[in-house]
Amino acid sequence: MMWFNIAKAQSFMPTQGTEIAKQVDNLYGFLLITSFIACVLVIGGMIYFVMKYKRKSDNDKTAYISHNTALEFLWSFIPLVIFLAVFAWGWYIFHGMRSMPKDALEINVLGKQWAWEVEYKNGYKAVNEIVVPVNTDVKLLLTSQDVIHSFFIPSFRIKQDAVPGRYTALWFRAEKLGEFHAFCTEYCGTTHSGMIGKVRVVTREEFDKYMEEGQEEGQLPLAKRGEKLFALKACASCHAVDNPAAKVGPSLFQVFNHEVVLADGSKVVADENYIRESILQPNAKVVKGFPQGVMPTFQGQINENELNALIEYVKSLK
Ligand SMILES: [Cu+2]
Repeated sequence: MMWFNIAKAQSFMPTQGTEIAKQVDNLYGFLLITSFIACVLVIGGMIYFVMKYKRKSDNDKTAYISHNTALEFLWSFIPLVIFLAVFAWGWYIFHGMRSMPKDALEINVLGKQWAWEVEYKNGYKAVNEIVVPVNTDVKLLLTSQDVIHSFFIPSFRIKQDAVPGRYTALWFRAEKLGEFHAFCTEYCGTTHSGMIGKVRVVTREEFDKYMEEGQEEGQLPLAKRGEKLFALKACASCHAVDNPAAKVGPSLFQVFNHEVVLADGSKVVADENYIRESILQPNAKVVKGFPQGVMPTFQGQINENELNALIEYVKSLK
């Protein structure tokens, strides 16, 4: 245990459920202790000097001192080193927090007034409860159907806004079994304070069992539902899905997470946000070589769940 791990020693912080939680607490503990030392030095020094240099008689004159180069250099340079170290340390932790691991277990989380709707790849849906296996990278794909919400798991020390019209992501690797609170930390209306969920970390076996028991009659995996919608909305009349051959519109085969070249020559990665935009605002970023203004918008015709299913289907085309 590092000397500055005051948070753990005092246990006034929530349980450390992930490696990142420990890293965050270490940095926080360091900040707390260095701030305390700086505070003692400044206030203590002030009190000491007030007493030592108190005017003792009317003739007591203050010595004339203009500056002290060595002292001024030190009180600038030492804090500079500390601040730069804190910056580098914070950047390192933040980078780890924001770099999404490959092959993580993906779960869709939809924020709405006033609950979290959770949907797994196999199509199983739950409300306000996310069940995840222990020691596994989990990626939450967040969005909102109304206003901005924010998903916060204090024990994992991670937080991410859920923004309407856009996907944001969050990842964690839970190291402890048990139940952890998940809050909405963006004021989102009347029952904002009641928007409380939980993350239940279980063993791999329990997780598989949970997924199996969650299976309902006729429940389709997300990608399968997307495939059905794809046929229903007649997307297939313009988009090929099984080979790179192009129809009226670009082929969707293996397009996910690959770079596409747009009409103006710029490039974008076809991630969840790009596919979402291409469904709702088809003319925003048209692929090079394809006509502008041909695809109709699906804005207002499909809801968030259907969008998730369609995107999942496009992801599965490989
Ligand atoms: Cu909320």
